[in-house]
Amino acid sequence: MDPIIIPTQPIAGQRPGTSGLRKKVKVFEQPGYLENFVQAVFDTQPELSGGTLVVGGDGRYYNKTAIQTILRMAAANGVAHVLVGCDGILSTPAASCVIRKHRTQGGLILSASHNPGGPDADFGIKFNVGAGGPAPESVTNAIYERTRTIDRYRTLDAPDVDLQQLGRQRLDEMEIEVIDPVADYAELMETLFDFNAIHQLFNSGLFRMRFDAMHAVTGPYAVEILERRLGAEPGTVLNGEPLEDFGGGHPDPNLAHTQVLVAMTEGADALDFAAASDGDGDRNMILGKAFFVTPSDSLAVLAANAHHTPGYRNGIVGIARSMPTSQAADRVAEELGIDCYETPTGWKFFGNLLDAGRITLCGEESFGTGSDHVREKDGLWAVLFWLNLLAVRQQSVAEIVRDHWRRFGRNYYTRHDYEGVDAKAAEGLMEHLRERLPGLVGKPLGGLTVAYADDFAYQDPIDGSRAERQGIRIGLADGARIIFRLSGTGTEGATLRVYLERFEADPARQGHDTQEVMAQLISIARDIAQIESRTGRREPDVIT
Ligand code: VG1
Ligand code: CO
Repeated sequence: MDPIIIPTQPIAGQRPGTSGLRKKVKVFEQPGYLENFVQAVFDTQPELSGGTLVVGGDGRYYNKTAIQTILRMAAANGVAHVLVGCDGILSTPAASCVIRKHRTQGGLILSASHNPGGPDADFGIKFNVGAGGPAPESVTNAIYERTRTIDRYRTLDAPDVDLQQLGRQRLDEMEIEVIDPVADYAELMETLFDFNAIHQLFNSGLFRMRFDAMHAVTGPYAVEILERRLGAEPGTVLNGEPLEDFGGGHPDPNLAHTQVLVAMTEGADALDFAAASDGDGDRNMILGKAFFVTPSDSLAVLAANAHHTPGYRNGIVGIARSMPTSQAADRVAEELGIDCYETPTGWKFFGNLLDAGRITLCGEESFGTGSDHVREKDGLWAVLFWLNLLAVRQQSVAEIVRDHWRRFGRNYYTRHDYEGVDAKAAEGLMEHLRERLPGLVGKPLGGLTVAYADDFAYQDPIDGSRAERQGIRIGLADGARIIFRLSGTGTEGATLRVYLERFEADPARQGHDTQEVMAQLISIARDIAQIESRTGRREPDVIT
């Protein structure tokens, strides 16, 4: 079959953000929109021709349509072999696992992660490299530049591929293998965690948990791993069926979007443990009995306890966290005598450190935790890690975290998001802050002295590449921090994120309410950024 060459022209705005290209479904449905981006990937990644590509997504609306388009284009661009998840399903961490395990040349992941799905909601696509991680900026920049000059794409005039039938089939010269999306991933988890110990915990009669898959991609993974392999009682997985619109919900695992689950951890009949994941399965939220573990604390606790699990028994070599993530992990690294790296927001910045063997664990405050087992953050992995700790330490979630605070101190932490803000107003707010930075150092701010104030820049220690303007940081003399960033994953207006952190070494003062402890920092942040006068918002939309 001869490929057909379709003339096209550049479409503005195809620069990938924090995690791939994310737009409204309606934008993706424009003729040539998806095709231009996919062709730009093939044009800039020549190793895909004659190579193997992994394709799959989080099951949201437009997933299957996009996969059929990609398969035809892959065949027309000379890809030799494709591994595609059955029904088009692959969680983001599972895609990373498959790319690595089968030594492929990369993958295309279809997801808008925690953004809502459906015909009027969001879609996304990103390219992951052969190491399994999100393409670094050098690659995403090349793809973007190609979208600005593209004038044709290659495809085939061929019928849809049957994505429901496991096994091999051909599309013209290309071999397509429809794989079980869960198998490789579940097998990897069994090598990392003590499944016997967790099995015993579930069957002790003393432990009850629920996992909320939020009608997103982790349902089949969680049912197979938690209920089938680990023997958790049937019904442990809530909302386990992936739906194209996530049941109308917002598949973002935080306190604001998991109220039913949170309520199950409170009151007389409270669960011992609860967790949730997001649209594409890379985020995690961890709850104990009436106890919320901040993602920053979770990273620190996992790092301090990694030796309790088979996969990390020999210890960890280093930790990395995104800049806005609290410094709780730094304290653990210091005690363990290992390096701790501070990177810009977005998992792609961990890739080089993981590949070079500089770090074992990494995490972000945005409910992302992961390790060198794959090159993406991994929701269920974090849940299994916690279950392994609970089984070994025979303590509650709250006891483990409070012990941790007593030993290392507590980094009180909160993030305030102002969503759907006018984009110009948000840019203006950041610009104004940037102008004020040089004058702030040494000055008092709400009774505290500013120790440093800058716009975060990162030089990758492995390849020397630089990323600039990654968030404004104001550090206060007592170690507290206020950080401002604009989101790079939204599809409507701008989202201003304000990250606040304050350290408390005294165990007697570690049990307070976070928002109360942060009140002074919150008001400093609002004043200095002129949030209300510039955005018209008095209060944040989401507090995590
Ligand atoms: C957000 C988070 C960031 C995360 C990214 C992708 O980005 O802050 O930490 O890596 O989402 O997560 P931003 O630019 O909106 O702040 V996911 O679960 O979309 O893959
Ligand atoms: Co996600």
